Amino acid sequence: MKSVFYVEEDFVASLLKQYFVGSGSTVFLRRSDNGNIGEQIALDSTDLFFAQSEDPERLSKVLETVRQKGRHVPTLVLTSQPDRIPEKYKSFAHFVSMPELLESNFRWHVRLAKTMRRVEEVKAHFDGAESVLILLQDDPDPDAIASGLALRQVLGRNKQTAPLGSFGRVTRPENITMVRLLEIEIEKVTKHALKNFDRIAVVDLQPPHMANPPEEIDLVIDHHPEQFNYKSHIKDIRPSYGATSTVLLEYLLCANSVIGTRLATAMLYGIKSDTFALSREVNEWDVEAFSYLYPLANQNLMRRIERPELPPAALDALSLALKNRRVIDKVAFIHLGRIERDDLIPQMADFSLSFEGIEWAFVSGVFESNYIISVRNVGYVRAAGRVLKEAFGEMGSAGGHASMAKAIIPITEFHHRWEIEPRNVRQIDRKVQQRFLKALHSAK
Ligand SMILES: [Mn+2]
Repeated sequence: MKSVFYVEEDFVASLLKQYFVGSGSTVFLRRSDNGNIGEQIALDSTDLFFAQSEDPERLSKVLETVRQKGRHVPTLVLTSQPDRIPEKYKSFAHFVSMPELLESNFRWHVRLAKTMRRVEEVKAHFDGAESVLILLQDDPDPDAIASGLALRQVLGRNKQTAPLGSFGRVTRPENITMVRLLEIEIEKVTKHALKNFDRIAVVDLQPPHMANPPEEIDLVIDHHPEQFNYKSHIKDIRPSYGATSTVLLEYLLCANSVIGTRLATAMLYGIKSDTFALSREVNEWDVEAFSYLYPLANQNLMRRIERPELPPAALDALSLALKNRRVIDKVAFIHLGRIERDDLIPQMADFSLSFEGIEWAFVSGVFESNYIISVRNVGYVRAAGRVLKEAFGEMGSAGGHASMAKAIIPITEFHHRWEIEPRNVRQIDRKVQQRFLKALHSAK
């Protein structure tokens, strides 16, 4: 890492010298040698150029040199006079004042200076395009949806000139609620329709993970491990990030974009759901983004997205299922029948574990073409994942942790194996329950 500093004040210079000790090579330039700036930053290996001055004219001259000689060099400017600097320099350099710098994390501003250059490149590439497609996964998730909204705003577009699109549709209940409450439209696109767009951006995934990737792609922003077997005009792949929304928050700040409640709520939910509320695979920027967005988001909406309301029909089905529960050997068996939302099954399993004298909760239901089982236990018994795998591993996917596990069995399996018709649910239930009990007691 090479950093070049143009610093006019001794105090700032000595602070920076102490701060940057041990982080690669540093070159400090004084006012007297500002002629060398071009030479120093023209090298590709410059990772950061830092300029400090209270003189707008001298600072503008320095920035003009950067504009000409250091095309991709991230540039951080410390000054209290940003208003007196021409706008053209603000499209690539990140400005910060002394109070802002002291109050915040210096590394965050260096981070933003780096992202600034990406944003400059992205904006230039998308400028002048009539229509832009922002492509999400085949089953868009909250992080992708929020990132798409944010990118649209970074590009200064609306839903007519930059629609969000997917080859599939949103299917998870919380995600459907998010899209409905935040009034977000996602167009279903076909491969054929791609030619109607001048530019295509892909967010929160990389093209090899799509069933039908477009041939020409202009931009990919993602946080999954980098794939190399595809082409895109611009790539911004950051595998150390917990969410793509975090990357897009940097973009928004660099674009000087106002973040409204709706966007903040979507992005906060995107980060929350991708990182399990910051509990796994996050870096310091996810935490920074989370705390930045938190006060801007609508917490009421957030709660309604996270805990979708149950429609009356679901309540009736739940109460009937509870009434028909069976308890055998400290296992509570509950069958929910055919359901519209697969999240009811794990929720019911959590709830059933609180019944008196129960050590295991076994909740099943039919969702689309699968028979789904969710199991919980009190923790000091056999591992739930292992028992489910033993019982149903060969019929579908089954597994999980010590105290919670899940199995998904295609309904057609019951006919293949046991010759039970899919509509004969009662018979299926009995057989499934027996099989579970057998596996539970087999290796005690
Ligand atoms: Mn994501």
